[in-house]
Amino acid sequence: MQADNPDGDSLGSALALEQILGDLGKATFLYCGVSIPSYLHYLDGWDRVETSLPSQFDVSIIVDTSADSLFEILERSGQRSWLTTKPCVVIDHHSIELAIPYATIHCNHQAVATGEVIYELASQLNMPMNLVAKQMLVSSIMSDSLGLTVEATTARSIGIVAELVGGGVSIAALENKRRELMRKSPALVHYKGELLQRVEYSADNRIATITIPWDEIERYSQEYNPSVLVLEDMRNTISTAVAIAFKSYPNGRVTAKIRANLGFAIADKLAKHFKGGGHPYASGFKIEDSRSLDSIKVECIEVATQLLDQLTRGTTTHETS
Ligand SMILES: [Mn+2]
Repeated sequence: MQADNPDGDSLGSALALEQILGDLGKATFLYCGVSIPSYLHYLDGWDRVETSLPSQFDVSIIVDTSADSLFEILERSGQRSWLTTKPCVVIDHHSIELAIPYATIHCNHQAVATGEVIYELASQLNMPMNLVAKQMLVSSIMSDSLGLTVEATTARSIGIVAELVGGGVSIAALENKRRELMRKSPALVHYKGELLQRVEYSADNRIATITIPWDEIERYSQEYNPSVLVLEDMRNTISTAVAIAFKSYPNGRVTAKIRANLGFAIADKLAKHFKGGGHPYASGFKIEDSRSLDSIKVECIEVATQLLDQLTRGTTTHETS
């Protein structure tokens, strides 16, 4: 089971477990409330992920989240209660402060990706890992660690990838497949140019923001997530510490995706201010109380500026906050 925000780690983890459990003779079923975005279609088997639960199952395994709130679609369809009556295993690498109330077991282990946790579990339990399972685990680790470059990457993360490569996985082949899929249509390349023109900078260029209205989400999301299209470029601006992409949906819903640069670990705190969550360098929140996008944006920039100021004061004058 993947939450309503699938990514390379959650999908790779689900597909690896499908192989591992399948080889153990278990009948598996893959669930994700939203359809798998096309940028993840390089992972063979993405099309086996269904958007609703089967009426009968013995146990559920949730991967890559410990936040029950991320199963909103399941809640809406009334199927979430099905999980609560059966054993539920959570395999995750996020904050252990969060917990799924109906989970039987939380395997929440500090790691760069859920794929890493699954590898450790499968190894310790002597579960078979076939080549496809190994490829999926490498994909999941490479995805969340951005190619083993994010701060949460440990020697063990690299060790696991090394063991998997030793077991026959070709990173070059996986990467080539992913890149083939990353090619964009001419229309999307032009749209990216439009978005880049609209990037706004605040607080001495330390904060870069972009706003994506519903009509653009509707037009382009199927091919590519508009925020992801420009967040990296925003983050790569000289002096920029934090990049924030706001999306506005019909019926007043606003979401924000936050990415911080190394040394500016404020993303989790900023999201928390708006009751969201995530990591110090990558987080997000959503607001559905019909507040205007403009007022949310102003408040977000204000809070981000304060957090960045606190960070600078803390490191230059050794003040205790
Ligand atoms: Mn993950």
